[in-house]
Amino acid sequence: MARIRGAARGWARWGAVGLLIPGVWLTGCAAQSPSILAPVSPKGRAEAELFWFIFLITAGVFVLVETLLLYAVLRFRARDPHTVPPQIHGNNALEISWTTATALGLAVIFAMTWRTMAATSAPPADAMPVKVTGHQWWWEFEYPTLGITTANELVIPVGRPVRLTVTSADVIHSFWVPQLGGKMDAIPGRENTLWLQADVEGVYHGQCAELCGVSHANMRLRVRVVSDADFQRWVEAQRAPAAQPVEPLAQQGYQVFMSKACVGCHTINGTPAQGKVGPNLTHVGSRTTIAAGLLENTPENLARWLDNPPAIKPGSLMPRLGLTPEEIQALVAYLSSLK
Ligand code: HEC
Ligand SMILES: [Cu+2]
Repeated sequence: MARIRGAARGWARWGAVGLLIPGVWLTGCAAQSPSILAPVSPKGRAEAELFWFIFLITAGVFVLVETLLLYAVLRFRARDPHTVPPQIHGNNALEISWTTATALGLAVIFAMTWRTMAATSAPPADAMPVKVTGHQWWWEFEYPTLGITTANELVIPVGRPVRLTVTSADVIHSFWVPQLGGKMDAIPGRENTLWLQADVEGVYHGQCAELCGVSHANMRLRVRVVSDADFQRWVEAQRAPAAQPVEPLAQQGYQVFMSKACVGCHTINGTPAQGKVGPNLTHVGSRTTIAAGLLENTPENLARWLDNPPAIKPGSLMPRLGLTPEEIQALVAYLSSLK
């Protein structure tokens, strides 16, 4: 008996350590990264509720099975290596009951999942349409009814549903903003629909969720949820053609831009630059980040980016263009003025 108690105490100690490690790890998650368990949208909440429901059922099953297992291991362990315990074969009543219980549990989980899917899949009729295109390794957002094209930062009004049509320009990506619920594959040649709505103003982080090449992990996005009035202001500013450079350095930057390869890859509305390979830069100065959320949009970071994009984002489809420091300073002045 003393030996059993000793062994049980040993296991209890290991069990505590085993619980502590994931505990500490999960706390880390909650503090730093966006979590599906901190939803701010009706859809996200429905999904989080479903998660907890399934988690409680499966946690109950886990505790029950492990308790019985520990009990059996302790209670029926070999005390005397020389005696063979009585050999029995099966127990029909037990087997039928645990099979039935498992099937019923799965049926309940299926029904709840079905209910959540049915309640959250169709976008509300008045949802604002936005076309989302995944590119290696950035996101393009087009608002067809507003005539706006931007990149990496989706700006939406608080409390209003948005219908996203998700596609890709190259390989398969996946659009995912955990706190707003849902995740949708971006597949070349196909348009998938996902809708979202944010009930709290703020900035929500997202990430490409489908391995899409070397800089997959650097393919981030932000959803900026703003008040209706701020959204109207943003829309007006975005619809305007690009600002004319006033300052001499910015004017020089304009000349550099228009005389280099930049024009082949980037569009700046109202100028000869009409390339479609990279992000639309008409209002790049109004974005808070560049390079798909990798860098804060500051003059220093813009200069670093222009000097050597692949050094910041491995595999970047914007190559190193061999610009001189003077050209870079002029370009930074011009691009920062494009609010
Ligand atoms: C071969 C095509 C190509 C050329 C040429 C090119 N770019 Fe780019 N550029 C891209 C691509 C692709 C991206 C997106 C990179 C990413 O985030 O992965 C980009 C990103 C950028 C960004 C960041 C935009 C944002 O919102 O994240 C800036 C600024 C920029 N380019 C400016 C320039 C300037 C200035 C030039 C000319 C000196 C230039 N680019 C030349 C393809 C190009
Ligand atoms: Cu991707």
